[in-house]
Amino acid sequence: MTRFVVTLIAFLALLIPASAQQKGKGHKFTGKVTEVGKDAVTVNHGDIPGFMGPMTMPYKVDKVDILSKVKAGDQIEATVYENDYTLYEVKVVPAAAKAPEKAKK
Ligand SMILES: [Cu+2]
Repeated sequence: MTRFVVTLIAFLALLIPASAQQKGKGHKFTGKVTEVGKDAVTVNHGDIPGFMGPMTMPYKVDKVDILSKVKAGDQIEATVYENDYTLYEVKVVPAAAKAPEKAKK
């Protein structure tokens, strides 16, 4: 029984880092689009604690069709992973929706 548990733990220890290493740790990403390219979007993003400070830089996107929906000046939300400078699940955030979010805090 103990041997089974040890084997199981060793097996899980192998599995978890393997999946985590691919994309790295995920972070919530918010920023303002400054430029939309063919396969990337340039964003003036806010601080991403533990990953990057605020800056303007280009990012690839998980689904290219979002590039036809965003435009310069849009506020967006997405998820970014440390080993992969790609924005996942990009959402345009209406500027008006920002206010109630702040009021909650
Ligand atoms: Cu950056």
